[in-house]
Amino acid sequence: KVEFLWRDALSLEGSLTEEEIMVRDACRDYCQDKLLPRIIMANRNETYDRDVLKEMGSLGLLGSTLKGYGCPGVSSAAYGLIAREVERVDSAYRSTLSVQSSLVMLPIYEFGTEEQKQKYIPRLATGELVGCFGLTEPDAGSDPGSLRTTANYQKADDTYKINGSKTWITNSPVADLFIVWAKVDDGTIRGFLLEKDTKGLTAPKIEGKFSLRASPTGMIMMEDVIVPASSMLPLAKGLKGPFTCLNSARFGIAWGALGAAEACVEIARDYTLNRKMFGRPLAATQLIQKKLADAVTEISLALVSCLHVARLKDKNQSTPEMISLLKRNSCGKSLDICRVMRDVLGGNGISDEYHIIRHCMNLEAVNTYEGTHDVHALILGKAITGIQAFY
Ligand code: TGC
Ligand code: FAD
Repeated sequence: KVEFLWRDALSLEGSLTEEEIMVRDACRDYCQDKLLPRIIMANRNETYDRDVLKEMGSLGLLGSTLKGYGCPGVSSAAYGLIAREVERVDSAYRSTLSVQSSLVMLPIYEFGTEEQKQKYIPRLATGELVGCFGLTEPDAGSDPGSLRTTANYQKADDTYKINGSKTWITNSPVADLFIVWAKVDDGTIRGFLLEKDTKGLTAPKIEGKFSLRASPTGMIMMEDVIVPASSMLPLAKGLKGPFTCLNSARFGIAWGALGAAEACVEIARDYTLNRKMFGRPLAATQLIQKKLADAVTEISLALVSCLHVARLKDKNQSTPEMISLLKRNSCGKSLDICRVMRDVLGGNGISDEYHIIRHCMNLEAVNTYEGTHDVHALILGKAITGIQAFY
């Protein structure tokens, strides 16, 4: 007899391969045993633990879909499952994972020279090097095409001189390697690899951040930074370069945000089964049951959609619009679910001991970065109507 399992309401398990289940379970054990015990204090005190990236590296979680250069080459679904397990603990740790994997290792893998790949990917895979990805600028957020950072070619010594600033950059204050997107002399957007301690390069931390507190976010300031021309990623030309990386990161976020929502539902379910009001468990009331039913429905439908697109992605049959749809849906719905679950815990819901308020705060940023909820609506609106409504 087939049994209904509320934690896997649409039986995703049956559609996963043995390898995917193995990767997922190893990642879940690590996250629950090693990350969960650290997160309350890391979030409260805004501390960044460099060991987390190294631990992820030792488990093969970084750049996991890449083949070679020390990476295992797992499926897109496995990558999604990893993001889901990590974000079940905290979105900041998933940010750490997805920036390193999708926004730093992937562009080097896709657009770099063999020398760049050999030099950086293996050390990024172990977590020895921390990477960051600088696209957003103070005056270019949703519209990265208007970025102002320049990279001027200096023929005399075959170098580029880079000037400009980036903001809201995950990991920039702790990064060893910076991928910076800049306009070269003809106005084309190109990617550059900048190493920490290069003259003219600084990365101040942004203070007062009340979301993703276990992940440092900062600026990248570049004042006459001189890099050899060989620091350019030769195969990335125009916005297609950074957007290719975003497609991969957004896909991971679509899975990850659902992990955060699942954690909140699990906590709220346990809480309402144990908490008695008016002489009976809260879980015995119709309103609470409806809230849990709505949440489990949305999470289950979203997970099936993520798995479907993962399979398409591995057959090269996915499109950026599909990924926009997933990113927007997962982030918006997960944020709504976490807010409802927070309410279900009453006053305790705002205590970090119960985790949910932290997920709510995190998902505010997750719903904004990698393209805001509304920007993804506009991407879909353009695909539906054929009319772009950005400007
Ligand atoms: P548009 O004219 O539509 O396109 C310009 C060129 O780019 C190509 N393209 C894509 N290529 C691959 N994948 C995609 N998803 C692509 N989207 C566009 C397009 O084909 C075109 O190529 P070509 O050869 O014809 O020139 O571009 P637009 O300037 O009108 O931009 C529109 C818009 C709004 C879709 C885009 O700018 C956008 O997505 N904005 C959101 C910005 C964003 O997502 N920023 C993310 C920054 S990184 C980050 O947040 C990391 S957080 C990480 C963490 O901590 O986890
Ligand atoms: P804006 O573009 O100014 O948007 C403000 C509001 O206006 C939003 O609600 C938006 O939906 C709306 N809006 C914008 N355009 C339109 C329009 N045409 N029509 C209707 N509404 C519109 N970037 C990186 O490059 N690398 C990183 O590692 C990185 N990490 C981040 C980490 C955190 C914690 C955060 C918060 C951001 C990070 N970002 C990063 C930046 C992120 O991608 C941007 O914040 C995001 O793309 C939105 O840009 P913005 O903040 O400038 O908002």
